[in-house]
Amino acid sequence: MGLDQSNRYSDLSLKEADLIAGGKHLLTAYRLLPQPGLGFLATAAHVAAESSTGTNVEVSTTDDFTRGVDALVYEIDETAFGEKGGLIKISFPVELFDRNILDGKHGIAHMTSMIVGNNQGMGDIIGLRLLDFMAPECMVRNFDGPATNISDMWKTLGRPEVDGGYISGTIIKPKLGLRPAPFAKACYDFWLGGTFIKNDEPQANQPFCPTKEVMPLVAQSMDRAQQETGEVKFFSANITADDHYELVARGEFILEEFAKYDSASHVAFLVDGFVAGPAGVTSCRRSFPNTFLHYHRAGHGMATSEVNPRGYTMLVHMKMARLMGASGIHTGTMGYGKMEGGADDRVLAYMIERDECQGTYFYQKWYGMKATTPIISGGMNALRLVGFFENLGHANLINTCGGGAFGHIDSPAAGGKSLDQAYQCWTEKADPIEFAKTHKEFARAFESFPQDADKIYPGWREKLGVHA
Ligand code: CAP
Ligand code: MG
Repeated sequence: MGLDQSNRYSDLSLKEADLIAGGKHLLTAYRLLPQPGLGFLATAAHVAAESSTGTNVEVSTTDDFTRGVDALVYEIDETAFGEKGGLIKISFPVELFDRNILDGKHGIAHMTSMIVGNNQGMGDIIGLRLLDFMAPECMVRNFDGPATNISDMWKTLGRPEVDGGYISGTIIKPKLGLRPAPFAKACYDFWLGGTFIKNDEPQANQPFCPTKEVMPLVAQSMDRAQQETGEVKFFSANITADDHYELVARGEFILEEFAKYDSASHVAFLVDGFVAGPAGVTSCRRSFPNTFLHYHRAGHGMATSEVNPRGYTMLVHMKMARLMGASGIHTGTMGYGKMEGGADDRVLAYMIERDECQGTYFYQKWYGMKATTPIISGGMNALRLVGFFENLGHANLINTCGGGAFGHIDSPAAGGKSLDQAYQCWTEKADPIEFAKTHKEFARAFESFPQDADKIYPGWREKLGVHA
């Protein structure tokens, strides 16, 4: 390492309560594991230096003003995580954070480049993981935040705008390889039962299924399904692209196609926010403020997975997505689906939907910023949903079940209905086995997903009179 900068970049006499009350600092908590032989505080100070005004040596151009905006380590607990490292907390003066020349707003790209930027590659760390952060009021109020969310969908559905309840959905499967006509048919088949469909994230503008061919057919399918069921349907279209103009061109084309059936307000835009980054998300947020922005997070595991000694946590990812303005984001299935996670991940949903929430290290207030809607996805089906709702404590969310709909033995529509029935079962606090006796699609989910049924509802075959 070299220079010990802890004199300049740490002040352990600072009190977190005072920093919060002052409202002039963004606070961060990291798990730090220095390289063997390096001092914990000295490495922590180096992290603060590299993340703000400093580098590994003193530079002659530093002046008194510079020193006034140093990031400072204000708390350490060297043994907090055993062999995985210790806890450090660093405060960043708000002056350090970029503001747009156009409107003075803050941006997540710049913020990330500081708090989880160069510090992620420092030679003197083994691990440095951002566990949580707290943005002060002046910063929260200076981010875009969501323009729309599930309330707008509830309104379109004719439901109450508060506590409007569950929205059942699917992802068109197979993930890749459907041409336009079979793709649009799969949409129609699901919409006869369920409400919301999203493009699977790899579905884009491939030569075998061009956007300009498939989207007009999907709009047509939606129109037919709406007429036949008398219900409102939604489609979340992937408009992710490297280029802002390309993303906007896709979005505009899709809105025009659905507008032909008066269904432009039944469209959401899916952006792969982790790989496209804040520029991709904000391009959508600002170009289409009336359209639900569906933040899909493919790739996030490389930063957020618990096994990663670096990167940042899912909680950090969620908070950044709300600041950016995601209408909804995938929050995981909290141990009920196929992806990583556990029951305690409830906080991921609470953090984005409440006006204030206790995170792992910080109590975050959102000062009236619109909520971001939790989107629950990944290996889910009707059988798993009942326990999921119970664990979360509510069902004000969008849920997409690919396998759970297209894997239903009767039809995708039956799959869709089975999801709404799972919600009904939970709201009525009914016993799922008893409920299945009078709800066919839910009952047939047991036979569709027998391994899940065995695990969650042992003895279901005898009770439902189903024999293999
Ligand atoms: C789910 C899914 C979603 C994952 C993403 C998939 O399909 O379409 O992309 O949910 O994970 O491709 O796996 P299934 P997360 O319903 O068939 O599992 O929601 O955790 O970001
Ligand atoms: Mg997917």
